[in-house]
Amino acid sequence: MSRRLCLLIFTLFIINALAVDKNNFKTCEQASFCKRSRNVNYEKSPYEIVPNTLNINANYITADIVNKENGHLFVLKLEGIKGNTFHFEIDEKTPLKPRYRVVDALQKEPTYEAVKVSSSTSDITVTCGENKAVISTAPFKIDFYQKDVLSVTANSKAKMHFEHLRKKLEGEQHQQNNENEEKDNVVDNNQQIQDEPGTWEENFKGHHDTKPNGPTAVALDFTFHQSNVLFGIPEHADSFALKTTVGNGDPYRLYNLDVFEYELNSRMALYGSVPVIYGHGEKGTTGIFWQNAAETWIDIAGTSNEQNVMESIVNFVAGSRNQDAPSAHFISESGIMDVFVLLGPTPNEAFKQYTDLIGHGNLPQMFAIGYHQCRWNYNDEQDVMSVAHKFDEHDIPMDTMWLDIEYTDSKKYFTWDHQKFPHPVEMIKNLTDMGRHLTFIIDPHIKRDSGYFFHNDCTDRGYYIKTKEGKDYEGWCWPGSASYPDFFNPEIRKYYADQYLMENFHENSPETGIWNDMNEPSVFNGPEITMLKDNLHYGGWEHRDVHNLYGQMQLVGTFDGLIRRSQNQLRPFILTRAHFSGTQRYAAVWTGDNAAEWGHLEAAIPMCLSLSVAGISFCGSDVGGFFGNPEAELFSRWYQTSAFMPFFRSHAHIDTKRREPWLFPEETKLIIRDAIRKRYSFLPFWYTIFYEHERTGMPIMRPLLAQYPLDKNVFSIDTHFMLSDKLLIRPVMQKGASKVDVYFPSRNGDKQGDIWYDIDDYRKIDHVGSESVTVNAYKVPVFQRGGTIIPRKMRIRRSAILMHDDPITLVVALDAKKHAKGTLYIDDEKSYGYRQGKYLYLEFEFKDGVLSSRLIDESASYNTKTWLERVIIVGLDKVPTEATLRTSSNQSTKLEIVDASKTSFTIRKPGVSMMEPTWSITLN
Ligand code: NBV
Repeated sequence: MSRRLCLLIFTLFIINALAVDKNNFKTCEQASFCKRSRNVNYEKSPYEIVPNTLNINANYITADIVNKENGHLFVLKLEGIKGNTFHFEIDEKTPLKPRYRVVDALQKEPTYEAVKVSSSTSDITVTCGENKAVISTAPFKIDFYQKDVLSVTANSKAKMHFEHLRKKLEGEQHQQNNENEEKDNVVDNNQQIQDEPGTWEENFKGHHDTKPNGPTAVALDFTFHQSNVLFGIPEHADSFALKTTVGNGDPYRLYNLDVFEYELNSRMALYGSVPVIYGHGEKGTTGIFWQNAAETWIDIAGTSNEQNVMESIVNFVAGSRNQDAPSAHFISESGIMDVFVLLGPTPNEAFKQYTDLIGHGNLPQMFAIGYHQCRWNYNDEQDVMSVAHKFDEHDIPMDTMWLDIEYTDSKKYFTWDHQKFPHPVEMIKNLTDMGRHLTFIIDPHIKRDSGYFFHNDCTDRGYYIKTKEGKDYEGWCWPGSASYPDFFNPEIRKYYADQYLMENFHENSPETGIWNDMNEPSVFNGPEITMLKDNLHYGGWEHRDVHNLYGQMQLVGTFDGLIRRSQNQLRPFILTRAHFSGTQRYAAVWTGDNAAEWGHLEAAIPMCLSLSVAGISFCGSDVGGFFGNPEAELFSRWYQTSAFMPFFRSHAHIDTKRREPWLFPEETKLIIRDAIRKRYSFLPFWYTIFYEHERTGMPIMRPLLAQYPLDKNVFSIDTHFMLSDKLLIRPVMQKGASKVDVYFPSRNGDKQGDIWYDIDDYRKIDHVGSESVTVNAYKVPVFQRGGTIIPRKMRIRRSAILMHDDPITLVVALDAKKHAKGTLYIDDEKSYGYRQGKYLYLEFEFKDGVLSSRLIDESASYNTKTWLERVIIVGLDKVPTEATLRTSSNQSTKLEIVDASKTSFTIRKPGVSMMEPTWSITLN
């Protein structure tokens, strides 16, 4: 049998086995550290602050903590951070060797703020701005107050558990130790775990973990006193509101894993891990960022499950809540306790506090916000070009063609299969000439082939991750036998980044996008399809310590390579599957290998909402579902949903039927075309909100509670979402639906809400509550909030970049006071010029019958050809008779009013340049 066939059979075996066998992944019981920590059940926490160890500094305090059970000492450091944030760390006072501290999650050193401290024997109060942290000394816990409201407590449930590093006791020594223990009558849980199975070695499905450091877990609980719901900790294919896990199955797991055909409504780990959680209630929002890159489980208590979410909220409000405040118990396998407490108090403030720490997502190039066409695989050059041409033939916009792993020479990345792609440079140029881009895949596994330069370099220079014995680790992945570069080493990252440079990878262009897949890392023959935990990285750290960060470190290299490839000119576009806190600084994320099922379409929203509030806004799902063949209706509904999500890409498994839109019945194609064209008509709005995301760190795609924090009814809604604070989207995600219930939220918790306008016909909705909206096959229920102005472009072209100079339409949707505001951001849509002030950022306001425009950043400028083509005013009671444009040079022009209906009218062709520093249109 040929090697190729062997590999194929092996791969199919793996895929099939994984598709059906959830037992390939550990439960909490099977992960000894999770089991030990989950079972911690103290009446009273054994941890206490050691008297007289308080040390007060300008921005922080330190104090020793003792575990009364064994006398082991720890150090607590608690500091104030500007903007309603506290940070605390607990580490061993004198560990046998240093414990791992996460790198590259925080974008920069936070800005610390002065603290004031007062103390007594029972507590230490650390005040920072208007907030305070009150440390109870014995037993140890910390209450965090936002102003005077108790928001969150650490260790209120006494689940704190810190497994100090220790030497393994062998034979006689062990015996001796046990005898001493009996004599001293000391019960030391940490000594007991010397004997527990799984402590010093662990087996799972034939894989052996040697655990040379023994037990190293850290665990702590947090109670969110003012909250009804908890959300965050992506990535899970589950509802946005987290479910209670205590006494109800496994905790949520964070461990970057390649899970084939993942299940819905599941707390199993997926490709990415972002350990940030938020609690929300009418009285405020609080977040906890647990900065730890090791395998982590989170046990949730006090939230509601599935159907009874609403019921319990109602009970809570009625005062009949019979449950404790929600709590989250974080359990990590190694590292230290490293915690940021985000005190909100509003959801958007808490989200911003988090992204201010870990960085805001970068403004992408415009093409990346357009529509992406992918499949595993486009077979050859002809296939790529013919699909690109067909999009034109069918008048469907598309910005990027994608190539999956089959373009390579035998899965050796940075090479081409020249049988199928003999002229890659010309192919890329042909696409560029059409106004399009190419994005292709580069996985992290490296084929162990002595004819492959990359492998030879890595072998010669010692660049691969090592086994515990110090040999190059060999796993099995697409290329067959493969090794994995240690991206934690800066020298290796530099080498890796260099491979993207044109001088090294000639058959490329500085314009291509890059897709980093399989970077959990996926290892077909490894434990849980990933790497051995006792493998070793740069600095001597075990893979166990850094696992959830591996993919992100690859992205750091890719990003650096792409930036340098264009001499710092072009903003890199990278898509990644694995992710961690901070990934948004490098790449967009998609939700991995979903399936062509209605449930998976629905899951895309909570999955991307969870990622969004965890800082990763540039998110989307495989349109149509990766596995399986979507029926026409599901396929077009998926397009309609994804057209309103930040990352918009169709993708399919190699075994699926071809599914370019024109291969479906004509009507389906037309619906898909309509959805994509609608996306393109909103590009100026998308681009502006991506820019504002970079500027403010607030999510692009938002849960309704971000905008309506007082409306209890929205706390667990994850079928609707908002784009910025302007559009409300409630996609159709049920087969055969002719109606969908749309919930129009309340601003203050009762009947007072916003006015909404249907974006298709400007129908006005001015009530709070559910409305059953009739839908046909083309309809996506999307509503513009009264009080907002949205910029659009109505001349749809083949690709986003070809619309760069096209004129703007402003849709002015008025609130009850006949007022509205909005913004528009313009630049060259690809370079970093904007960071040197080459852009325009405009604010529009409609007030007292006058629409005016001003520059928000007066010192910035950009030479645009864009001009104002029309203004649609929605929600004015009567159509004015006159509209007069006045420019900054005081020229005035009478404008024509057309297309007047009951709710809207259009001001035709004001013609004013978007470069004009100020202008106004007065209605009479
Ligand atoms: O590279 C092949 C696929 C890719 O198409 C998909 O999007 C990734 O999530 N890849 C996973 C590897 C194997 C999938 C069964």
